[in-house]
Amino acid sequence: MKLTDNVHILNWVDEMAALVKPDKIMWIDGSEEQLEELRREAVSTGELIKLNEEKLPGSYLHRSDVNDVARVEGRTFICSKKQEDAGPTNNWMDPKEMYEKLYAIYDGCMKGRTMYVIPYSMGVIGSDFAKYGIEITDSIYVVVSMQIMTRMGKKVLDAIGDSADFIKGLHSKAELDPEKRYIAHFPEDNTIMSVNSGYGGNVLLGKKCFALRIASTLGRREDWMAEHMLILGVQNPEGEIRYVCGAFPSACGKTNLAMLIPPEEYRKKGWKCWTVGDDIAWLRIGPDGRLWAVNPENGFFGVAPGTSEKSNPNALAATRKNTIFTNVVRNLDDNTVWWEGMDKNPPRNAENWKGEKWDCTDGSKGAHPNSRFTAPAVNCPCISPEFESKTGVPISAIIFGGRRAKTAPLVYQSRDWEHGVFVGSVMASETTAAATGAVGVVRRDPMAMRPFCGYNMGDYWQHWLDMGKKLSDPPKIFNVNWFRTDDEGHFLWPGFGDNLRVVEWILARCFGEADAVETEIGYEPKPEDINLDGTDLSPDDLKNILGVDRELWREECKGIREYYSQFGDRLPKKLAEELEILENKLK
Ligand code: GTP
Ligand code: SPV
Ligand code: MN
Repeated sequence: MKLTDNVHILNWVDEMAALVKPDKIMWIDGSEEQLEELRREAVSTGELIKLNEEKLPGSYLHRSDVNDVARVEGRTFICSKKQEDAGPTNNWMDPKEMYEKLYAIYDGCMKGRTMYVIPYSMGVIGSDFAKYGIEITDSIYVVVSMQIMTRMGKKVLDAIGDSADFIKGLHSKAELDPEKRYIAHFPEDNTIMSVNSGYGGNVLLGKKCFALRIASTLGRREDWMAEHMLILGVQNPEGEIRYVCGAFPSACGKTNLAMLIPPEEYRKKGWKCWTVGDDIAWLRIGPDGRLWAVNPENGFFGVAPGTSEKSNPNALAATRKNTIFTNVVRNLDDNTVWWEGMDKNPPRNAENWKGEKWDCTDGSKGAHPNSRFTAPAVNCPCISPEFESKTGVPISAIIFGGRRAKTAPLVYQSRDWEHGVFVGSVMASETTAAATGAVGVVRRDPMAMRPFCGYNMGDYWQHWLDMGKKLSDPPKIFNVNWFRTDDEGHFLWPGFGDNLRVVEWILARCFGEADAVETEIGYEPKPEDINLDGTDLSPDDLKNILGVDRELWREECKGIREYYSQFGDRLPKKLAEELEILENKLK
């Protein structure tokens, strides 16, 4: 049964159906009966495994193909008409050529399968921030995951009405052939095409494909920003809640910071943290000239390994019901799940992420390093009361960060917005298992958007500079590094909940309540201005983590200069100037 009279949607769905030739078409209305029927079907085919209903009610285990466990950046394309509009950081293909290539792969790929049509919203339906999409897919895993990650169903079709303003997304698992896997974006057509993958980030098209790659191009046109950022509310003992956004690359700590639990001394004094978002922020200029943020998602697609009662109890609590786990260990004794870093008791009677009998004593990993949970936001004990807000929350600070064993200090503040844009543009971080390829290699990842910016990165930086001019009261911009190590590779900073100690200083700076010292790279806290009560760190240890090594930074400048050179005249002049200022300060 069709759920809409919208001719733009109906024509496009007809056109796609003629291409992929499914046996059946099912419109997803979002009702619990329909979803339950799909879950039952997926369990009967083995696509989902039902977990222990007492211990993990409404939850399932999903295994993706062994060669399909992470985003594939090498096969992700921005297909703008002109190559220079995709820029040097994106793979590009001419749209016509890509459509031809994809249509050949899609031709008849849903024969014998059902085609599901999912209407979904990124953002609170009906709000100024909201944008709508239709995802066509042949995967029940995608349907039930989109139900967790987005607001979806008939109500979205009602909101779209007869408008042609929606993002088109076509996904097919096809043969799961890695050689024919493409994640293609057509920003000029508001279209996304994904084929031959079944892994979350490649196929839940509302997330990185729409809410970042396509939305970043929309934001540029419409004067807003789509960013790879967490949104955190920090409530101080006076009861005032101040909000920060944080852009860290994939698997560098956004979910953890977003769900932070204050250290005990802070909790006693009345500090509390609230999660608004853990991965994506859409940012608009408010009538007050401040930057306002919403989280366009409705759930968390979080990294499982390392998530424990100790490191992130809020995330763990969020996964205790109605959750889909992907590529984790299955405990066969009680039909629950496990992953490395959950606790020190790996199950002895278990299957690893591939579904093979697993012996935890043989040294092999049970869960894939990029195994994930897909959990509803409402499950999270610290979900912000502003989560459903139509206007979002006002942002006081933007925090950039990455994994750097050396070079980047624990925290520093940019001198102003433009310097802050420079700081974001030169971010570098060690690669992680969130994308296929080598892990632990330092690469530039500007604003944590390298894999997610839908247009030329140089133009993107210019958009940041332009937005700063339009904000009468812009957030202050900071850089943090929780991952600095000593010469033996041990982390120097305890991280996790203790990161609030740094965020406290950051927020105090935003409200003129804390001092700083000026260094070559920006403002740093005086060691005594970071509260270390309850840690075993001394101000001297802090001095070490805050240190700026001029020699390393001179090297860094060389790397930045080389990195910038590939952008040619798309590099904003302001950023070239900021680099010169830094070079001069380090002389
Ligand atoms: P994506 O979902 O891929 O975007 O990742 P994310 O940025 O949300 O990262 P997440 O919070 O899931 O953390 C990824 C890994 O970093 C986990 O293994 C965490 O245990 C680890 N991590 C997070 N915060 C800290 C920290 O403050 N210190 C240290 N040492 N590790 C951390
Ligand atoms: C990331 O890699 O930044 C993620 C997971 O949040 S994915 O959805 O795969 O992109
Ligand atoms: Mn992410």
